Amino acid sequence: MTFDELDEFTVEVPSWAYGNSGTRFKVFAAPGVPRDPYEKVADAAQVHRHTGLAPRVSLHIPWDRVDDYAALAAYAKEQGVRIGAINSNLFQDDDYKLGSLAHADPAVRAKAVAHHRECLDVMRATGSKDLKIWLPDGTNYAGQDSLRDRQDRLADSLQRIYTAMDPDQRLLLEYKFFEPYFYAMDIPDWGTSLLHCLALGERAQVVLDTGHHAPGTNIEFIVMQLLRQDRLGAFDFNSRFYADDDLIVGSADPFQLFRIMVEIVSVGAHRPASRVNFMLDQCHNIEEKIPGQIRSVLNVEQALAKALLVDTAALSAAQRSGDVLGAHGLLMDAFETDVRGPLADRREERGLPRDPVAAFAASGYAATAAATRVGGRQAGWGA
Ligand code: LRH
Ligand code: MN
Ligand code: MN
Repeated sequence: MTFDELDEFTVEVPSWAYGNSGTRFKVFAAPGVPRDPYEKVADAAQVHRHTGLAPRVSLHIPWDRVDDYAALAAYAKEQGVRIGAINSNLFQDDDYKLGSLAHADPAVRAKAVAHHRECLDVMRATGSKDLKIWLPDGTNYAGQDSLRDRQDRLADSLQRIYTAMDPDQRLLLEYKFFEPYFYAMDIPDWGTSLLHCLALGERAQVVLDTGHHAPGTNIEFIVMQLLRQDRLGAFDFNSRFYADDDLIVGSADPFQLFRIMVEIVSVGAHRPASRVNFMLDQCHNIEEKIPGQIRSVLNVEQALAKALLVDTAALSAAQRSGDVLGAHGLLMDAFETDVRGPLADRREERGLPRDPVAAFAASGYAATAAATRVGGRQAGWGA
């Protein structure tokens, strides 16, 4: 087993994974959590240090607002990582109760567009090329607002943001089928996101957050369809049992993650040239956060490694000859192969620890953080 195809594969980690988190019932305080964006970047750098897989960290604005973004980017570089996607935030301002980019009031829409101009400036200062928008807008009751007018207002707001972008910047548009509104979300699905992206132009692409679908949705089908249109810009990887659980990717259903990676590999979209940004969007409510992130990036690598093992020539022949069980068996052969040993060997060959979780534990980083960081912050909410 050789995995040269993994050499250039990377996963982007979110700054908000390192802060305290929980549910709306309870946020648990953990020792040594970051007190500011610099400490979040330092924690994210630990994931890369021990895995060699996670050289970028996404920021969320205003959660990660600082006076000098160039200084934050320089600090990231010192730590061996760089700033990745910049996420806007339209879900924590009283003005946005009835919507932001789709609000009926032009003044509220203008405020939401201006927030994205701020995010574009953050990108210019940090060298980030991806503006990621999750639109939390929607309605709770039939008749509350015109579904159609909301789409028209949204299209206009997005156009204003797109026009403000530099030629080398991308707009990544995320969808979610429910929450925080429950009758109708304004971007509930990949189709709606794709339609807005197509209207905007080539530099607008869809973000697929694995937690944002109804149970039973065939996510790999959506991956395939977006890749066919060259509009899969990024993943927000996580795991779910019930809703938007944001648990560790590949923990609830590693087979689903494998099936997604099979679609990715089938068109070479794991290579950097495809520009699919493989990001995590997770919280670690009860487990340790940095080890949780290490485990997550390793899970993604493992799923990709298994997808690379599929005997594509044999699979294609079986598919074309109508060999149903043969084709299925070929896929399962790859999924059931244990790649942990070969991946550990590969890490060792590249000067990385065989067991990154154990290496992080042995490094003493967590104990030092716990001793020196007093008053760490909640991830996002309240930060
Ligand atoms: C919304 C979401 C979106 C946000 C993040 C914190 O559920 O997935 O990506 O930016 O959570
Ligand atoms: Mn997300
Ligand atoms: Mn989510």
